[in-house]
Amino acid sequence: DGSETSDVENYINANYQPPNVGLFGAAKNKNLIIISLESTQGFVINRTINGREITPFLNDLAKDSYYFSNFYHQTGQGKTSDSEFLLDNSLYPLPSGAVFFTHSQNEYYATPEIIKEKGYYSAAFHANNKSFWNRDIMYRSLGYDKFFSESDYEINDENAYNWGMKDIPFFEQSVEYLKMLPQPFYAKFITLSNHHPFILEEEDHMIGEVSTNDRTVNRYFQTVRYTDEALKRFFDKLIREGLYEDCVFIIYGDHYGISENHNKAMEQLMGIKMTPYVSTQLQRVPMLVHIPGHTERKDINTSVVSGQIDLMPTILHLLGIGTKNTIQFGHDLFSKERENAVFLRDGSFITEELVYAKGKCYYKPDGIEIDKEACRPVIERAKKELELSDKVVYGDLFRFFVEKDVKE
Ligand code: GP9
Ligand code: MN
Repeated sequence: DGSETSDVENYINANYQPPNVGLFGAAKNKNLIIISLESTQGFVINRTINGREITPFLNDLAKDSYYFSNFYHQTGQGKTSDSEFLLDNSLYPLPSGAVFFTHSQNEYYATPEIIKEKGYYSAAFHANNKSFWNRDIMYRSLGYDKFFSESDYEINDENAYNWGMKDIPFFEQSVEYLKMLPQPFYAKFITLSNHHPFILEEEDHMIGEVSTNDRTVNRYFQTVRYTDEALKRFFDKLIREGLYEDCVFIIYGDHYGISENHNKAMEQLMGIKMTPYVSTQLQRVPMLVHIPGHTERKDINTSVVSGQIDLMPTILHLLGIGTKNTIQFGHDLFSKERENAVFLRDGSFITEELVYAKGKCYYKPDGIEIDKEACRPVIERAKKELELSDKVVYGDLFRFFVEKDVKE
């Protein structure tokens, strides 16, 4: 029934942004490796603790990548699963609850399914129980060919702690499976060690604690540092195995790690007062696209305001797959016609000039609170976009869209 879907389609078509011709297809037929970094916020990048880098590997990698410095997480109560939902569908997660649980039986047209038609094999890697966040069920709806979960790994007292398998052995063992996958593949890795309460065994401490009065905050940097090391070893191993050159990498943070309960320590650490403006800016997560052997194009604006909703169209365009007439709410990060705007799940937003959060409107360049009326048009726009996305999920509207899809 057209009337049910047309407002969504009209909105999406009116906001379509074409790919950047220079990067369209830059990853065509290459393997894609997506890495979701547990609880990793952007402020750890290029920051030092007692003179030592927190993320030495990522800092280096970022220099040889497109690093998007104003990229925000858009998750809600579904945390990691919400970020996965954003990644694979370019739809918003729900205002409450976890869409992975509540709408796992919907029809979707997710990345794994789209690229299967282009000959891609898809796999998710995560060393937790397969039913956590209902992943085993939802991954099938999203079209994943294979899910390597806890039971596929050799886990023992030596290589597990806190939430489970540690990231270093996780990546180590994963490479053995990766080598066996049909190519080209789309492989999604979800790390785990940097999860609240951020505890590590002594032998895995690679950096000292910071010294605020908040143990959680102090420990956070150590677990981030540990995951950075796991990434380094993962890349080293991919190089040794001869896989690296044929892969394109997308690495991003799933959501915040330090909640607002730790504002005091964060104020101490960053030397600034926590306002809704500052808290919102702390919702930035790392995001980079690394293409081996690629000479960076200088015409790309990597400070563009963006978010997880933009991952899918960016990935599809890199693979040389068009997104016109598909139901995706995000926009290619490389598009020359990109708007500077991102809407967070709670209706907060960030544009080039404005930040809106907790009912307050700020002028972005200096963080001064201004009259809410200045934010009004974007408040309405964000509300509309979130509502339309929710309508797709609540109404299971892909039942009607799929047959109408036009692929380039
Ligand atoms: C669990 C892991 C963490 O498998 O993804 O989930 P979170 O608590 O961050 O949503
Ligand atoms: Mn998470």
